[in-house]
Amino acid sequence: MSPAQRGLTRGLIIVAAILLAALAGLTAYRWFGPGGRSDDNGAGIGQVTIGGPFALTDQDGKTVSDKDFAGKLMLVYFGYTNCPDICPTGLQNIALAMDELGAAGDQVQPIMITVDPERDTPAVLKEYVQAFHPRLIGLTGTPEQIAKVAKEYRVYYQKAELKNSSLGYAVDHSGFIYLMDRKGRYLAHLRHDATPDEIAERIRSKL
Ligand SMILES: [Cu+2]
Repeated sequence: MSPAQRGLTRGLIIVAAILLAALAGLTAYRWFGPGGRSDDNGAGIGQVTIGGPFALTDQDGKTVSDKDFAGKLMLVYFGYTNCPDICPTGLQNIALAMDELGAAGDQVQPIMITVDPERDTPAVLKEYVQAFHPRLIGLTGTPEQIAKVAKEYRVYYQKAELKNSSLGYAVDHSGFIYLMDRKGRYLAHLRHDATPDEIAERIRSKL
């Protein structure tokens, strides 16, 4: 090879390397960049709507719908009474946030919707929600009704068999706390482990 040929070969290798790097970068962006496939949550992204109408049964056996809470902010949490840790933490923090809000809390309706409708009857829910806060409402329904409202709120839940436990099964579920406006439209969401201060502050900013 002449020095000129060698130079040309080296140049081609460099160009090929740059093109490969650019292609890798583009692929990585498509997979992991904004709107990429790694983001399957959907909460708070552009056109995705969260929430919607529902008609369920409260802890007193009464049918209630989203319309009953019109004019109030709704703080919606999906969980179940046999949950070992996530739900008690989330609901406890919601209860403390409600206390922290004081009189302003009257404009907010905290709601727990069960993802275990087979075991969480109105009576079971009543005992459970009352232990957290007098204003907390517990909602249940048929498995179909629950599936519908969970889908509207983009909530994931799935029964998981428990071996060697008298409980029989647990329910894996996503644990966001949804803040909805006075017409039932999505405003914001918090993680289940958000502190009472964080929850109260977020609510205050939307009152
Ligand atoms: Cu839970």
